[in-house]
Amino acid sequence: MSTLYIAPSACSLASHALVYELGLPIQIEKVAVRTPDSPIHAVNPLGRVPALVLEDGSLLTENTALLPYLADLKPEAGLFAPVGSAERAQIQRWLGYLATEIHVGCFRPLRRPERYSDEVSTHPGIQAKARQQLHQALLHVEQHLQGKTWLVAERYTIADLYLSVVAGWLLPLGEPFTELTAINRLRDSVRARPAVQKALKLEGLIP
Ligand SMILES: N[C@@H](CCC(=O)N[C@@H](CS)C(=O)NCC(=O)O)C(=O)O
Repeated sequence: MSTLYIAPSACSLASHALVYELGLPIQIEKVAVRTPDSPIHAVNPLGRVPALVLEDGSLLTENTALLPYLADLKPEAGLFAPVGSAERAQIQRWLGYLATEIHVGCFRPLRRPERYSDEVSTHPGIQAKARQQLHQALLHVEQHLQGKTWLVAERYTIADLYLSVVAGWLLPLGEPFTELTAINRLRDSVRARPAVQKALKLEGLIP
């Protein structure tokens, strides 16, 4: 059986919930990150989640690879789209945007300024700029969602699931992020889904 390594409230929540959405026979292993003695270091040399160890022992990482891979195991669920379709490319477009422009581009400097400068006095400046850029990057998503319920093709896909996880990190940030009403609405409707509730519970994020 394959094993998916996750950490509570990390981006791995998207793959974790997807396993339940699709009813896949994948074992879930909860680990700590940013902890030197965490078992994740023996699994993924980068020490990051999500990390999927396949039955043959090979390792698959990166949200942009994992979410499509898992969704393709059950195409009939309709959470992704057929190979060669424009819909598939649009879903991949949003996965890429969320992973690069928003997650690593903005949340990483916001939460880990020490990775950008050893000089502690520069950290508040790095974080303030990252917060500003995060808002700018999310406005692009917010504008795209005007008049729409979902990111692509008016149906729930892995792009929405990933956006809901990233949007979950906005909750403690307050203004002006609370004004991103389309993103916040999408997050809440995805989080209400039974599969996502199950993942949130297992990660200890809801009672
Ligand atoms: N590019 C990776 C980023 C994964 C990532 O940064 N995961 C975070 C949790 S959200 C993590 O494991 N951080 C621990 C660390 O960087 O040491 C992906 O998209 O999967």
